[in-house]
Amino acid sequence: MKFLIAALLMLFVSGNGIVIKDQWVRPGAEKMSTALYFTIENEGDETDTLYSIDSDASNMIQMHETYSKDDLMGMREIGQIVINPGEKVTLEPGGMHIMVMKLKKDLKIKDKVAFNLHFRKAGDIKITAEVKE
Ligand SMILES: [Cu+2]
Repeated sequence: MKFLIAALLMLFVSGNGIVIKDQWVRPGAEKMSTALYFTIENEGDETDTLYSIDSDASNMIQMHETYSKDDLMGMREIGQIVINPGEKVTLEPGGMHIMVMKLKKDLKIKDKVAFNLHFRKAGDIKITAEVKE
């Protein structure tokens, strides 16, 4: 049974050459923000674009990048993430991340959170991220 579930999960994370792996989300408190991270690999032969994300955990999810200017670190919204064929894009602390704002409930270590990633070509890719630090 476990193998069957693993096989089904694999189907959900791969669509049209886009593979999502190593997903995890930081803990967060209700009404506050947290961040989701993962790696996107484009194993197909067309450029694809991640343009939005939704989840039952939040109605306000944005893609962010981290920047530094005059010794100050900040983050700002990017409208989309483009992945060229053969490219791998890693979202990680201190870099790009998915900002999950106004959480509807607390996210605690080991909780599982479902997200639906919307790609222009690959369509919807559903992932489940575990809460970790
Ligand atoms: Cu952010």
